[in-house]
Amino acid sequence: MTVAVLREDSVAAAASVDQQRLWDRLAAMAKIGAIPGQGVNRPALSPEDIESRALLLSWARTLGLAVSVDAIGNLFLRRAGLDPSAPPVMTGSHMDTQPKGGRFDGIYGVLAGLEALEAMDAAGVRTRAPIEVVAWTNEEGGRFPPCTMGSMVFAGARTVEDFAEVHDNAGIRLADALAQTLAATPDAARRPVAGPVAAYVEAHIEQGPLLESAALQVGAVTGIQGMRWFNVEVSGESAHAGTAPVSLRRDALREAVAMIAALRELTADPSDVTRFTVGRMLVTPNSPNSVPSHVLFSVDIRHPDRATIARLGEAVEPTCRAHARACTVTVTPTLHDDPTDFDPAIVGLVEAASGALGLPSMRLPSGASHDAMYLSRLCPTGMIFVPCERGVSHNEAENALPSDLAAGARVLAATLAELANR
Ligand code: HGY
Ligand code: MN
Ligand code: MN
Repeated sequence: MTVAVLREDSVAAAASVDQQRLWDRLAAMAKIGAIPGQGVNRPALSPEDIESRALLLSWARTLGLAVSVDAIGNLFLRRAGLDPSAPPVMTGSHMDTQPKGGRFDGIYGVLAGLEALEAMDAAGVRTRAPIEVVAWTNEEGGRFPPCTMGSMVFAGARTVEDFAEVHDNAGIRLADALAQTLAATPDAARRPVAGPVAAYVEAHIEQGPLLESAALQVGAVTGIQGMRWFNVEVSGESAHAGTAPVSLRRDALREAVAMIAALRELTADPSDVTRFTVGRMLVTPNSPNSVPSHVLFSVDIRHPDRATIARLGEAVEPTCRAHARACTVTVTPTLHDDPTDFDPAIVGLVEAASGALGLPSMRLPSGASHDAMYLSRLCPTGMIFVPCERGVSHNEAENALPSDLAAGARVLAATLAELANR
C-alpha cells in the first residue's frame, strides 16, 4: 500500500514529535550503565536492564499507557484504540546493549515509539487499532546467547524453557536472571507469550555508513541478511607447559586456533560481503603455564544470499572437525536466521510517509539483525533507519544527531497512525 498523501491526523502526529523530549529521554537512559567514552553497558536481565525498565515504565504510566510483560520479559506499552478488540500495531526495539555499546542502538527504537505515542496524544489523534511499543528482551545476546531471544519466543520460534539453562560468563543461569527481572516488574500485568499483531515497524540507527554518505535522514529498510551463530567447544587435556612434549599434547587452544583459521579461509570473500566474527572465547584453565584443556568460542556468519549462508552454515561443523586432531569438538548451532525481505507494502508506506513529510529517503538492506527479523514471521513488518556517525556501532563512540533521530520518529509516528487507522 503506498499512500500519495497521508491522513491529516497522521501528519499532525508527526508534527507533534518533540525533538528535545526524545533527546532528553535518550540522555536519561544513557546514564544507566554508562561507561567512559559516552558508551553504555546494559546487559540483558542485569540490574542496569532492570533500572532501564523501571524508568521506561514510569514514563509509560505518566502517558496512561497500559503496561504488560510476558514470560520472557518482553515489555508492552499499550495505547488504546477505538476498537479494543483489533490486533495492535506494534513498534519497539531493545534496551539491552553490547558490553561496549552505544547510547542509541536499540533504545532509540523504544523511545521513538514512546515519542510517537506522546505526539499522537499531543495532536489529539485517535486510532482505530491499539498501538503497542515493545521493549524486547535480550536482543543483543551478548550476555546470554543467542540474540533476539525475546522476539524469537514471541514469534514462537523457541520457548522460554529452551533458554532457561543458558549461562553467562559468570555462570548465572538465564532462568535466574529472568526471574529477578520479572520480580522487579511487579505492577506490570502478566500476558501470554505471543499474540496477534496487525503490523510491526521498528526504528533503529543504521549501524552502517550509507545514509550518512547519502546525506539522508531516513532509510526505508528492505530486509535483513541471513545469519548463523554457533558455539564451538574443543576439549583436550591440561598439562604442564614446561614438561609436556608438544607432540603428545591434547591442546584445546592450539586446535581452536586452527579451526578459526580454517573458518576464516572458508568465509574469505574478495567482495567483502560475507561477515565472519569470533567475538567470544573462554579458555580453561586459562593459566599461562597450563596447556588449555577446554575452549569455547563463538561463530557469527552472515550473508544476504540464502544459498550462500546455507552453504557456509553447513560447512562449520565439518571444518571444525577436520582440525580437531587429538581433541574432541562439539559444534552447537544457536541461531539460524534466513535472509528476510520486509513486506513491500510496509517498505512503500515508510517511503511514502517520509516523502509526505518532506524527508527524502532511500531503500537499503540491514547488515545488522533486529527483532523485526522475527516479527516478519508474524505480520507485515518494516524498519525505519536513521544515520549514525561514520556508521559506528557496538562501540562507545556510536553517535547520532538529535535532528536525525527526530526525523525518524516523525516518520514512525505517521506510519503507525496510518497503519492503526487502516
Ligand atoms: O548482532 C546484531 O546484528 C544485532 O546488533 N544484535
Ligand atoms: Mn540493535
Ligand atoms: Mn546491537
